[in-house]
Amino acid sequence: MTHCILIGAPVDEGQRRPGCLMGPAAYRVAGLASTLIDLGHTVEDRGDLSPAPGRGQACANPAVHHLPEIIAWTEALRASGCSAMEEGMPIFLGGDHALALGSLAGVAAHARAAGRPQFVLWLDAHSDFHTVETTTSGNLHGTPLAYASGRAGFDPFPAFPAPIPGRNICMFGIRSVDSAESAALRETEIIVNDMRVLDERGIVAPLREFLDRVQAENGMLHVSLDVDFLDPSIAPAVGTTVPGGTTFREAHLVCELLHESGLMTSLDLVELNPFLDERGRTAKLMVDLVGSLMGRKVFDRPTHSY
Ligand code: 5AB
Ligand code: MN
Ligand code: MN
Ligand code: MN
Repeated sequence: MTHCILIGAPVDEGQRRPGCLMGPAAYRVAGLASTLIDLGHTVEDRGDLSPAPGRGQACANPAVHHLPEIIAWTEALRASGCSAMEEGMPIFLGGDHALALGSLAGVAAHARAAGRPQFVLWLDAHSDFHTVETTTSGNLHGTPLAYASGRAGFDPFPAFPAPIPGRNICMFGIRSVDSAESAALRETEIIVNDMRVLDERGIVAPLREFLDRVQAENGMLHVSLDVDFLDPSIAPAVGTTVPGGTTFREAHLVCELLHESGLMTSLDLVELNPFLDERGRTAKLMVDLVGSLMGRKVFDRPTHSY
């Protein structure tokens, strides 16, 4: 039984297609809390965060927009995420992926205080490895992993509390990486499981390799689930669709393996844009995946084990 702490973060300023701010409401309407309660967990919904107003910070890259607002979100999410880690498992309800600038800062600060290494599983079509300096779209939802790994180029953001070593970060589902991201990623030990890896090896073996390391090192594991990890044919409610994503079964399998590992300590649900959804199907699929992450099984077969 897990104490799940829902933290609504209606961040919409990290990209340019309004609608992600409706994400937390859509997860609630789609039955997230009752799904968790039916699985035997306790749920504490802390409502939606409202960050302090932006303070007018600026940066040299003219493409970047809404910088002060995203810095304010980062600070609010860091504080609420870090304190929620003391009491249970935070589930951050986005909001666009810029929210992970703050959720990762919060969980990493907590892990440092707890004396445990922080690991990150990044489920996304994109690597989100731009800095404030390298982004050409100016959309800060494309930057959180670079921030969390301590890359330079994040002035005037607050310094990331405890940068996460590259070998503790593992990406799955990747199929859209910009050239500046690619060049920077090659200088790191980040594990980039792009769709080619999944096609050749399947999703289970590379995931187990990573989870085995988390377990061996007694790590904390933050899972960041971007809707565009999923193929747009099953998850249309996202602004940045990329064809060739994971299937319904692959996504559920990842979630089931994660549950069986017992290793996940925090979770982001990001990039859902309910305005682009079809009768709530993407919101319902995301809630369904959370069900698998938190222990729902078709049949409780004792021989299945992570
Ligand atoms: B998402 C792109 N690399 O920087 C950019 O959806 C896309 O949170 C970023 O993964 C996608 O704008 C950010 C082209
Ligand atoms: Mn993303
Ligand atoms: Mn993405
Ligand atoms: Mn996106």
